[in-house]
Order: sequence, then C-alpha cells, then structure tokens
Amino acid sequence: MENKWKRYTITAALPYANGGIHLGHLAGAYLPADTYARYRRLMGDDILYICGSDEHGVPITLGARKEGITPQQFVDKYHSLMKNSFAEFGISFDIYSRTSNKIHHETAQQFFLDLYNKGVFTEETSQQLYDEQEKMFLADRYIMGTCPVCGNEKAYGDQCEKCGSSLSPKDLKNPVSVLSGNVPVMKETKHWYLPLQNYEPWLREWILENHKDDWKTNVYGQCKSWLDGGLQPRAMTRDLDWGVKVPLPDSEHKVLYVWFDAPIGYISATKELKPNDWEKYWKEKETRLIHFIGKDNIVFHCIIFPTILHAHGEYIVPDNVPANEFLNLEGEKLSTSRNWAVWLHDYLKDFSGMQDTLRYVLTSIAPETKDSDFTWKDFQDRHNNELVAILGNFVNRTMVLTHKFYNGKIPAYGNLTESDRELIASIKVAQQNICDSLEKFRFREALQELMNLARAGNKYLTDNEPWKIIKTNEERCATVMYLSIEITAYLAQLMQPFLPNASENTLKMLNLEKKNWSTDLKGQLIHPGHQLNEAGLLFRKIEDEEITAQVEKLKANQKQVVIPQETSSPKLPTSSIISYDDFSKLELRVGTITAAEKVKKADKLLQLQVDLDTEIRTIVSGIAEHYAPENIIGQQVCIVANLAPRKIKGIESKGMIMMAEDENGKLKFVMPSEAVKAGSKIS
Ligand code: B3M
Ligand code: ZN
Repeated sequence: MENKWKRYTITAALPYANGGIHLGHLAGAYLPADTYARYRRLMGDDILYICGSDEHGVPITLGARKEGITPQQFVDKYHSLMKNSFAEFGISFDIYSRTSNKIHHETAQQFFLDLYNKGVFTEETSQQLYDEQEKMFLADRYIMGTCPVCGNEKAYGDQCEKCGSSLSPKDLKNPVSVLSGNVPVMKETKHWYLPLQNYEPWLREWILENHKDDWKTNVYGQCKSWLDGGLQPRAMTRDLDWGVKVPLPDSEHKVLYVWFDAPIGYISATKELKPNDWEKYWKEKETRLIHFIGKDNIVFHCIIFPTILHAHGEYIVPDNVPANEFLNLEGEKLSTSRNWAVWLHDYLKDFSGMQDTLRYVLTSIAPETKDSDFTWKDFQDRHNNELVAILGNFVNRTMVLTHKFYNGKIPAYGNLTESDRELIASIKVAQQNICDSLEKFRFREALQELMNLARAGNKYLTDNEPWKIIKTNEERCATVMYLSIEITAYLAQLMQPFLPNASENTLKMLNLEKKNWSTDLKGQLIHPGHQLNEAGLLFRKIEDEEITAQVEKLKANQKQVVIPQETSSPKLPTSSIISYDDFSKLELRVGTITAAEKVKKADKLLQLQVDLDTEIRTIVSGIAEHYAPENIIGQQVCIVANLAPRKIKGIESKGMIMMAEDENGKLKFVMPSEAVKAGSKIS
C-alpha cells in the first residue's frame, strides 16, 4: 500500500498529575497509542510518540489543597509516579514531558499572543460565580450543581461526568462552591473568548464531510451532535493563580484555561525533544497528526484544539482521533474518588515482569466501540487459557521438540504437502490482516489475528504429531518441525507491537533479530542449519490465590477511602474542613429498629436489626448502657449506610447509628422531627 504520509505525530492525552495511572487510562489511550507507535516504527516510519503530565487546572489545585501541600509539590509527586509507572510498564514514549516546564509556559503564552494579535479572541466582561468566603471566582471544578441536561446532582462546572455534557458554571442548577459549600454570588470579571461559532462552517466541512468515513462512529457522532447543538464562545482564560499566566497587561490573577494550555503541551514537548526540527512534526501537510484519547476528551481534541490550531494558521490539524469508550472494573464504573481502580504501580509490584499479560488483556477487551469490563477472573482466564495455553504452549512445544530431535539446529525440509502450503499462506494472510487492522486502529481484531496464527500452529503440530513420525518418517518430521519454527519466527516478529517482551524473548530463543515489517518481513525467516538458543517458558501460570488476593485488595482499598481517617494530618489548616465531594461520599439514611438484643460477653453492645426498606441491616452499636433493647423496637434512627462492614465480637456490623451526646455523657438517638419512611435519604 502506498503511504502518502511522510511522518507521524502521535499523541496520547496528557494525564492530570493528580493521581496514578490506572487500567482505564491505559486501555483508553496509552496502550493503543503505544501499540500503534510500535507498529509505525516497525514499518520504518518517522514517528514521534508524545505525552506528558497535565499539571494545571482545578483537579490539581483541589488535590493539593486536600493533601495540604503546594500545587508544585503536588504535581512533582504525581508526575514522577506516573512517569515511572509508564517507563516500567514499557510505554514507548519518545518524550514524557510536563506542562509546568518553562518551555511549555513560553510556548503556550506565545500561542495565546499569536491568536490575540491576530484578533481571534473576543474580550468580554461578565458576571461570574464568586465564593465570598474564599475570595475567589469559581471556575470549572470549583463548582458543583445539578446538570441541566440529565439532572445529575453532582455535575461539575465544566462537565457532567454522568451524561458527558460539557458545561459552563452558569449552566448548573443549585450551584455550590466546592471549597466552602456556600452558594456563590455573582461578580464581574474580564476574559478572552474563542468564538467557536465562527469556525463552525470550517469544522463542519473538515469533520462531517472530510472525515465521514475514516473517523470512528463514536467520535464522529459526538462531533456531529456538538456541531448540531450550536457552538458557543468559550473562555480561554480563568481567574486563578495556578497555571500559565495570561501574557497581557493587568492580568495578574489570570491564567490560561487548562484546556487551552494542555494540548499545546503536545507541541512544547515536541519542541523540547527536537529543538531544531520540531516544526515539521506540527506544520507540514505531509505529517499525520493522531490523538489517542478517552471519550471524555473528544470535544477538546476534535473541536476546540483543532479550532485553535486552525485559527493560528500555521499548524496542521489531527487527521484522526481514535477515541475509546470507557473501561469498567468488575462491573462497576472506575472511580478514582472511591478508589475503585487498579493502579498500574500496584500491578507492576504484584505481577512483576508480567507487563505483556496486562497489555494482552487490555487489548483483548479494549473499549473500542463500546464500554467494556475488566475483571480479575477474566484476566486470569485470558492469561492462562490464551497466552499460556495457546501462544506460550506453541512456542514452547516447537522449541523443545527442535532441541530434542535436532539439538536445536534447523533441519532441511522435504516436499511440501497441500496442508503445508495452506499453513504458509495463512502466515501471509495473518500478517496482512494484522497490518490492515492496525491501520484502522482495530487493535482487538489485530491481536485476534496474531492469536489465530498461534492457534493454526498448535493445530498443525497436533495434526501432524512429529513426536510420532520422528520414528517412522524422518523427512516428514523435519518438514513439520521446520514449518513450526518458521511460524514461531513470524509470531515473534508479529508479536512486537502487542507483546514486546514476549517478542524479544522468543527472538532470543530463536537466535534472530527484529525485522522491519515493510521491507524484511517476507519469504523465509528461518533457514536450515540455523542454530537455536536454549528454550525457556514465555509465560508462567497465574494461580487462583493471586486473583482472589487482587479482588480482596480492590474491595479493601475501596473501604479505606470511605472510612474517615483519624490520622489525617491535624496540623493542616484544611483538615477540619471537608469538601462537598467528601461529604457526598456519605450515604446517610433513616431506618427503623425492628429487633434488638444484647451482645454476649460485651456490656456496652447491642445487636440491632434496622429496616432500610430495601433491606434489613445488622448493626452492632455501643448503646447498651443507654437504652434497653426492649424499649427501642420501632425507634427511628439515622445511620451511616455505606460504612465498610466491620466484625464486632464475631458479628458483621453493616453501618453506624448516629448518636448525640448530652452534657452528662448520655447517648441519645438522632432522629427526624417527624417519622419518615424507612430508608429515606438524609442530605
Ligand atoms: N488532562 C484530561 C484527562 O486526563 C486532561 C487531558 C489533557 S490532553 C491535552 O482526562
Ligand atoms: Zn448530565
């Protein structure tokens, strides 16, 4: 196939430096981008794979505030955590930079000035939400309220995570400040806006006409509904102190909007890597720009950033944005705030040396067209039943038999049968299909093709039984073994973008070098007389205990976040104030006590049954000195319903009864002023 592109600029979304990298991130952007980048390198293309930490924006300042450290300390910590996990996992970035770098601040400011000088922005003074207690404007995630589109009560000022709508703070109903919990007031302020509506005709032609057939339907569909919904001017500056300063007079407490500066981070990282010839990766028409992202970033990479690039005039725009849907975990939405996530740095500790397994599983279940689900059981099954039993087994059987029969020296082959020729043809077909699928960003399909080749190899060995015919037909046996090694050699080469470590290990066993796919991956890779190295196992089995431990860890760690931790640094000024976000984690409900009895060998404890309408809960409570069990049947109480279960005197207690203490130290039930239905929510 003729390739019209001279070079490739491949980017993966810059992750916020406010936590680690989890499996959802990997499956969404970094792994497909890595597989693609590796593929392009194998094709001999000139490529750059660019990434780095996104260190500005409200998620960062809120996170720093929560941990009681400065934003810079905060991003330093998470930038190195993420950078290290990516490196250890083997993501092959050409650069992993960060947006707090000087070169980035300068690049983003210059970009802003270029647009400003061209008269691209409109300047507007308007009323914005302001927190009087905190003395600050409430941009983006500093504000929460009800989503005007879907009614989600916990939508942020920039986006509703439930329905994906992009919002501005003023769209929210019942807005409250995340910092103080107060209802904000309106205050006047000046900002610079990108008049997106003026670029609508260009966007329509560029996306809806030119990319109708090559963009993924999920991406195209989101863009279309944005465009059909009508574009609005969008502020490119914010009243904040953390970020890239607005490079204009009288803008002391103003910074660039994080979604203005972050994508420019791709450009500054390229500059950092290639100070002398970065421009050709961003300004030449023959360069193909591809953004790998998750679906929540589509509008920014398909509408806003391209408009910025286009408005500037010197830059190319993305040729494709193969965004993925979301990865769920054990049937539930991944959530960093609930710590419902598998962290890459934990995985690397627990499954040391097993990077390829995670690559394999995440590619097999990649959320390419719809959300998909990662479960530990499925992880184990795919590893044991596919990587070990199909790929590893085939490579191992072939290596071991060749050593056994021929001391590892490739035998000369005899006449080829019809089935031999079919097998050889299937190698070519697999290679072609893998390339075709990768060109279309269909990584699942490409990996399937690779595994089908391993399956064909296994079947070939099983059908031909070289371990039997070695005694009866030496020539035939030699042909079968020769072809099996030839398939192994192709597998080793074709594995490279998907399973780089297994590929390297197999090539080592085969005593072969990596090959360029476009020029050298044809004809015979193995020749009679070639000497193999020692055989080794590609993959070990994953035991049930390892999987049970992971599931338990996931559940246990989730609890830790829910239980308020008494140890959280009392010195810090913010420790006594919790955010609305923290408060909203509590599930408080009214219940009715339906049974109560003393707990044996415990003077202070009562075991209660509490009706919550949808269920009867067992709760152990330290109130035996304050209430007699027979007097509290029918009593309405308030409970913390989502407290992690705890075993108390052998009884599993699921929740906590809220009590008020009077001046004599007596405990009294907290209850609604009038009876309400059991199970009613308290907010
Ligand atoms: N940091 C959002 C995210 O991590 C944002 C991506 C920036 S890409 C330029 O989802
Ligand atoms: Zn919504």
